[in-house]
Order: sequence, then structure tokens, then C-alpha cells
Amino acid sequence: PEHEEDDGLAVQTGKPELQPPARYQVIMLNDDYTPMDFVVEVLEVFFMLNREKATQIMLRVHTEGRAVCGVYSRDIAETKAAQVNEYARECQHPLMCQIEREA
Ligand code: NFA
Repeated sequence: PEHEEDDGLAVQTGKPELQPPARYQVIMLNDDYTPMDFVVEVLEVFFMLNREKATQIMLRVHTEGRAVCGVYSRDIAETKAAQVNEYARECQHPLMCQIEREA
């Protein structure tokens, strides 16, 4: 043939050039002060969870120290974590979310 197809690998590194977008976990951290009811409300509102799922995740955070609330694109994960942290601060609770890139 006159030319080969592009195999999608960079000439220098051999690494794939087009990767699927990275996914980010939004992780909620336990603390000693935020009321359980408040945490359940946050999980319902910001992560669109029903009462049962929100309660399960709240209890996992409480007993294990942290739990994944959801997995999103980087932009959405950053926004959700920032919204939770801002809302908790406004309500004078120390509740915190952070994000972690999936492996
Ligand atoms: N540990 C908090 C309490 O005992 C409840 C809590 C759960 C806080 C999940 C933060 C996250 N009131």
C-alpha cells in the first residue's frame, strides 16, 4: 500500500496518543463533629442519591474514615467536591470531600 494507517502510537514513545478521559473519585472524609443527618442531606442533594444509598455511604465514611461518593470527569468531580466543602463551611460543619484520580 502507498501508506500505512496511523496506529495511534506516538513515534518517539510508542505510547497511545488518544487516551479515554481520566475519571476522578469524589471521596468524603469522616470527622467527629458533622451531624449524620447533615451528611445524608449532602449526599442526597449533591450526589443525587436516594435516602437508603446516602445513609449507606454516610455510615461507611463514619466507620471506615472515608468512602467514594461518586466517580466523574475531572471538572465535575472538582465542582462537586468544592460545592460540598463550601456548603459545609457555610453551615459551620467541618465535613470535607477530596478528589482522587482513578488508577
Ligand atoms: N462522625 C460523624 C458523627 O459521629 C458523622 C459523619 C459521618 C461525619 C460521615 C462526616 C462524614 N457525628
